[in-house]
Amino acid sequence: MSKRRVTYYYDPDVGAYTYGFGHLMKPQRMRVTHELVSVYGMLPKMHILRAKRATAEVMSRFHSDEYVHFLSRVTPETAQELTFHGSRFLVGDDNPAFEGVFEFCTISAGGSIAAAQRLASGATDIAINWAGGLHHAKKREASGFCYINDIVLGILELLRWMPRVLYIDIDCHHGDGVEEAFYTTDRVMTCSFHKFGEYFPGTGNINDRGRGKGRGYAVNVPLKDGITDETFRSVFEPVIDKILEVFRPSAIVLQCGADSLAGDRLGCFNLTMQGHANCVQYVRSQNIPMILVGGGGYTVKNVARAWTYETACALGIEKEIDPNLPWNEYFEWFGPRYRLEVVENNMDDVNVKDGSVDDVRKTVLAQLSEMQ
Ligand code: ZL4
Ligand code: CA
Ligand code: ZN
Repeated sequence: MSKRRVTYYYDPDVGAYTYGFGHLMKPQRMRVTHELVSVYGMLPKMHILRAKRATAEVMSRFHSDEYVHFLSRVTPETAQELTFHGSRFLVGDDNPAFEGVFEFCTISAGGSIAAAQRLASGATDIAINWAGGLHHAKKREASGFCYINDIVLGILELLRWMPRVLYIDIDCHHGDGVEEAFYTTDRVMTCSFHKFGEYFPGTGNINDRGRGKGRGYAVNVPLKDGITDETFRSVFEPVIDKILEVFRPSAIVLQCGADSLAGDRLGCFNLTMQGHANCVQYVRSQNIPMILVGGGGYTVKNVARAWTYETACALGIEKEIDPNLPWNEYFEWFGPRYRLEVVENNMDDVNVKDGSVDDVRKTVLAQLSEMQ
């Protein structure tokens, strides 16, 4: 519970973007989170910064010039014609060319890059960018609501100054874009926990472990519906322990996708806010410089609850947080209990029911032991 220097990146414009009517991804969740962080009195306890927006040139450290150029020009009106002229950068209804899509990406990516610079400079112990975590974006293609991969750009920045970076992903979906970007290097270890089996994006098999020099440096923990706090913890903690032992990272990027919470509109896990936050607490307790980014999360009030609580965990003040929500601009959203909590539901934990979680834990730990 000791104190850490925390830097929190927030751009007040981010909450105004919308992916379009009926789309599940709602940038407004960052604004609701910020409101709760604010009414809980956390702002004076951190460095609050508005990051410089990422430029097209910086984005091209990972993405292709053609794709970044396309994104920087596309509008809802020109999407059709730009797409028909041979380019297929935005595929399907998941990734609409919404109004301001490029600006939104400059904010999300700018935050993660700034977080990486600040961490690498030694000016902070923990940097937070809830607008980041868009783990599906590919070098030349948008995927799964993600256009620019802020995580890859942040890790590339860290690699300028640090030998080894660990990436951990607790979003309900597989962190495919980040895994793919670093699949052949031994300087970045990626570890994703995700629902696997008839679920987007379909990758993240336990036997996908990296290639060439990167063999063993991609770790995949495939899970099934209904995982509870206790089950998740029973695999998260030993796997992370073993990774820290074999990889000894200089910095950790933790993607806190909140669609792994109970009651998410897209996710199928059964984690409470505490169970989700336990990952933040556990990683923080290792005393390694850390970046927290957002990611998925489609039941907005629960996303705001979890990321608010996790901001408190970063500060080490979670024990002092009043479970009854203070009055705030969105108060009526949090009824009928008006509490800072996400409770579990009565779905079956298939991972326990069919015993698969024990096999998964055993297999992943054996794979990691091979590396020693
Ligand atoms: C929607 O209602 O599985 C998008 C997406 C937009 C509104 C209007 C369009 C209606 C569900 C999802 C038709 C939409 C059909 N609207 C989308 C194979 C698919 C092809 C596209 O948390 N259709 C693709 C992506 C996943 C697929 C999950 C998770 C991101 C993250 C990090 C990305 N895509 C089938 C779906 C709706 C929509 C309703 C939707 N899309 C649910 N799951 C997907 O990991 C941020
Ligand atoms: Ca994941
Ligand atoms: Zn997700």
